[in-house]
Amino acid sequence: MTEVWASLIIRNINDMISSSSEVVAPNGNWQSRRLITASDHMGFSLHDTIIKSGTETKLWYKNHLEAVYCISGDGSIEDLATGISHQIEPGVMYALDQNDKHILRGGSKDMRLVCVFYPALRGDEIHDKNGSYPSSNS
Ligand code: 9YT
Repeated sequence: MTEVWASLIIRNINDMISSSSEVVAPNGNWQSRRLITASDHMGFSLHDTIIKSGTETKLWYKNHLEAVYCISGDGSIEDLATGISHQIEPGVMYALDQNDKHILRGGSKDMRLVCVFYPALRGDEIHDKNGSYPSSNS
């Protein structure tokens, strides 16, 4: 008898660019390729995000936790609770473990970030006026 195994998920970013898996901010500040989303039932979503050079985005993920790892480019994050800015460059990770309000700034070059959101995004979300995404229950 042949055993049937459920297949793992494998995706290539090159197939996502300019597809429904790519979301571009209306103000052009960022673009996000959503590699894993809620429909994959993994509990988190995984995004490959480009923050455009010289942009400034105020964010407050009040319904999500987020971890972000920089793999190229540069920028900074300002923690609005303290007013302290932290430089972001390849190898730097930040985690918004307190749903922290922040400002994300693109630096001299476009910044490429690997982002994990918990709970998972559906995949088509853009920020609301507070810089939030809706909760998964809404
Ligand atoms: C790092 C960050 O929050 N960028 C804005 C876009 C967001 N990460 C997303 O939806 O991928």
